[in-house]
Amino acid sequence: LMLETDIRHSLSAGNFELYYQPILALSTGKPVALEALIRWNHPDMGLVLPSEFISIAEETGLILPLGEWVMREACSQVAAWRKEFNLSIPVSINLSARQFLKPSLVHDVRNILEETGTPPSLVTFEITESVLMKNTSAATEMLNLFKKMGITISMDDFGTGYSSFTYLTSFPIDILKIDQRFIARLEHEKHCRSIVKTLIGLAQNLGLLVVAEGVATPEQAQILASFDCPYAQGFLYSRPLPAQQIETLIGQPL
Ligand code: G
Ligand code: G
Ligand code: NA
Ligand code: MN
Repeated sequence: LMLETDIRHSLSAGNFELYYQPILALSTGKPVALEALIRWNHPDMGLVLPSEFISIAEETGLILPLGEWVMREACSQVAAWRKEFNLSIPVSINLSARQFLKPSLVHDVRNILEETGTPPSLVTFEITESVLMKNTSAATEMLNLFKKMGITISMDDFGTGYSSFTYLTSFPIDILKIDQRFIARLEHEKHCRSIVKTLIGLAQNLGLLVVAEGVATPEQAQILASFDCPYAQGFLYSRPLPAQQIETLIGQPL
């Protein structure tokens, strides 16, 4: 209950912040997109990670105002980078189950894009399989609406849930993110290498982009490159960083 009150208060006090982690093209090492990851600058506890509060926000429904704040903040940032740095970089926003089921989600998204002047082509939604599975026909309908608006859809943490391959063809997704648990085991487990290699090939045959998540060592990157994995994200390249540090990393002031 205390955490709930804290979240509420911090939302109005402006104590939440978005960090951004670059997603890179493996062949060039250049950032091609950013994933927005929420951080809580708690007045007493300091920096609090989402693992400590996202599930409580989900249970209490606070994820709805919080998620709306994330979307508005990420879109405003994208629009600001375009204006100030002439830099058009796509941003991925994580959507949780409760947000995805909100009846007014499409309406909210439209409003936020319009109010912030953000091109939908610069917005990606990251959704996990478990979220899509809750109601597959409603999910398909929702994703189709987003696609029609020009938003990109990414399936997050693939390979850890039920991971039915039918999802890869039945949902209108553009990007497959291979869960970091697979990447962590690449160097030492032959079976894991087979799975990842096959997943990359399958995704590419289906016309999907592939991102390897949680790439933390040069050895992992080298194995992924040998599998022709196009994109990677992880601590090897960059931790999630505040917007200002991202600017010095990728921004080219006019
Ligand atoms: O940021 P970290 O690096 O600690 O993220 C941990 C988890 O929190 C991830 O599973 C991520 O999907 C989730 N998360 C981070 N930011 C957001 C957000 O803005 N919205 C939602 N729904 N989940 C988020
Ligand atoms: O949305 P998702 O569950 O994929 O959230 C990504 C999470 O993974 C965030 O918590 C982010 O900080 C974390 N992360 C990103 N790169 C790495 C990495 O190389 N190693 C580890 N352990 N975690 C990472
Ligand atoms: Na994600
Ligand atoms: Mn993920």
